[in-house]
Amino acid sequence: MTADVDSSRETTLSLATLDRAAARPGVTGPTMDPRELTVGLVHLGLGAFHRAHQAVFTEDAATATGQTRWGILGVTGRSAAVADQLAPQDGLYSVLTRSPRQRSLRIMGSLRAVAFPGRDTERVVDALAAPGTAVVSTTITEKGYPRTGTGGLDCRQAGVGVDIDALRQELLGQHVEGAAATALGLLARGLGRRFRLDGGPLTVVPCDNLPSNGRLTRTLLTDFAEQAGGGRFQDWLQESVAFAGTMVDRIVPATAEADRRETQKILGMADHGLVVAEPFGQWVIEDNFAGARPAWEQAGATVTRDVEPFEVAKLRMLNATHSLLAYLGALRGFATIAEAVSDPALLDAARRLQREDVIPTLEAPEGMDLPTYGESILDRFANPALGHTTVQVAMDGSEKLPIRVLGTVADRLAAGAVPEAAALAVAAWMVFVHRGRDVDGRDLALNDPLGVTLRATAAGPDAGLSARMFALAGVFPRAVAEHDGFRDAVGRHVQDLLHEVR
Ligand code: CS2
Repeated sequence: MTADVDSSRETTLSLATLDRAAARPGVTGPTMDPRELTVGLVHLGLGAFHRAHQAVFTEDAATATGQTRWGILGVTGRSAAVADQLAPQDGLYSVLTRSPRQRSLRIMGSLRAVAFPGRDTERVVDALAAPGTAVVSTTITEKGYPRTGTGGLDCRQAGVGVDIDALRQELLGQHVEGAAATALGLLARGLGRRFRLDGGPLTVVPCDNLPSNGRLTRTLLTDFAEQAGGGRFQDWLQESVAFAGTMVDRIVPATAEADRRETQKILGMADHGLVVAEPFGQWVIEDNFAGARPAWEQAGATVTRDVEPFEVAKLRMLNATHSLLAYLGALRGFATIAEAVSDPALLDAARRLQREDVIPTLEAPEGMDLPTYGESILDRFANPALGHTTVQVAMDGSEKLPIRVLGTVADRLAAGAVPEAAALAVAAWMVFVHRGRDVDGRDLALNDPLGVTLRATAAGPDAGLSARMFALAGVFPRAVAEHDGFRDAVGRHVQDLLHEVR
């Protein structure tokens, strides 16, 4: 891509070029005129996943009802990159949906404004407090919820103390200097201002792969309020802010340069905010709202009283299998999940994890046949058009494994069974951390908030690797780490894998 392509408004997607892009063959959307939308939803965590998932459901819901009040203000995380890509495009971007049988490109109009907290904290806090904002959703990843082992706010985590102080000042009506340090701290500050300025009821909709994400987020914000000496603010939080837990599902790989080039040909111009996704998309939302919300059920979402069975089934069936394939696949030199799942031995391990270990721990959500669900997940993983990389899914393993795999392990051990395929998943993670390279000697990046500790713990002789890793108290609950049968199973798999990737 040349510099003049980058800099020219004429050759990049934006409101000024939208009509031309939308008229191209093979391009659909936006389904509503973006100029008519006002912001009613603030989203924290403007990554690819939000743009390919909640933003699509929200635009579809608004289109189905003709409501214009559900434009989105998207707030980035620590990096300004996405805001810098999307602001010059007036928030417009496209979703490239891919499978072997299908390729489609849809321009999205629901994202009406973007902000980077590093420079726009005040603007975001104002939007969180504005009466027109009725919903705040989040995709801030597992590590964005600073929680202790028992699920309360972890005040020792970086930035939490600073954000509690900022909330205290906000509640006193004092000017707060500087950006919020954490995403939930930013939300807490916004809620503080909303309380002070009487902005009205609000619903928080967490969209991360965490069990009971609604309840967890409510606990963390209540703890924020209590630590800041909340008083009446705490009462208001109880009465006026609702938390709707959700299960979210759509495979959204990182956008590759080749995707951007392909899209440029279709659009006839560049789209620096492009996201790529599979055709499948699912959203199950707890019916617990304090005020207005988009009619997401008219866009194919399920709004239900009991979201938990869906969340647990998805985490244990899909995400656990994903992680298993990511670590085993990466070690064997497979760049993508699709390559990994087409290896017969890995496919077999994934099936065993689902059928032998996970399904016995689950209560099937209404209308779901678990073995069929499992197979449909493996079919989706096999989509070769996505290019979803094993190292992308492998990141943040110390956060993901406890949520995806260790709950299954604990339940099976409590039932008197040793879950062998789950032990293999844990072993593959340990060897992935220890080896740091695949069978062909290529480096495997370790991207994990505990990365330094993990590498230091894993370092040393092959013998004893699993014992050293089991001592990581922040990762392994005691009931799991101290179970002899499970330790033996993991130890055996670790030795086999070390031998395989030698
Ligand atoms: C994946 C998920 O990166 C990962 O860890 O397991 O992002 C997965 O693709 C989504 O949860 C699918 O809904």
